[in-house]
Amino acid sequence: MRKMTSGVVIAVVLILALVVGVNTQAVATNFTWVVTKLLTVTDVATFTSSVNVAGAANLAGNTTVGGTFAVSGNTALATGLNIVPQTAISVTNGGIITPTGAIQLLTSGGNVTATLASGQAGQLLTLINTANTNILIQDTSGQILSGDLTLAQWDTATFVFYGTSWIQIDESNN
Ligand SMILES: [Ca+2]
Repeated sequence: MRKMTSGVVIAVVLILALVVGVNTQAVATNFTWVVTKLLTVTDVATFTSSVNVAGAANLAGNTTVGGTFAVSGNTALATGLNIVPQTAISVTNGGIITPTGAIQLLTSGGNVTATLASGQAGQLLTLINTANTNILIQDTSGQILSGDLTLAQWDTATFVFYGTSWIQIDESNN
């Protein structure tokens, strides 16, 4: 009888240990600080604040960054670099173009002259006029160009921001 009771007790203990183990895997545990030499995450990792990587970051799956992705070293791309063209800004005569991305589409209701809003150091910008109109960007304060620049439909111009000016890199009459 004693042997049988011991067997039942051991079985109950094992079942409880199994249940506790399963629950431990399913419940998130909050730590203030985790220091480890190696960390492998086999499912989605979500960071709700900044991530500082001093060494290499090897990311095999997709990586989405909602804020600024700042790289102080080189950036090596094994395949293409795709930059999303930004929704066309409707440019008005005398208006200010405030780019929302590196490739900025433009449109206008007629021929217009506009200026570029100030940028950030090293910012690259390509403008593309999608409308059958002329958008004139003048060679003037804050815009150091090869000359006054008229963008007709599908014409492009590329700039880099340095100091207090957009400096023209290139243009194409398409
Ligand atoms: Ca053209």
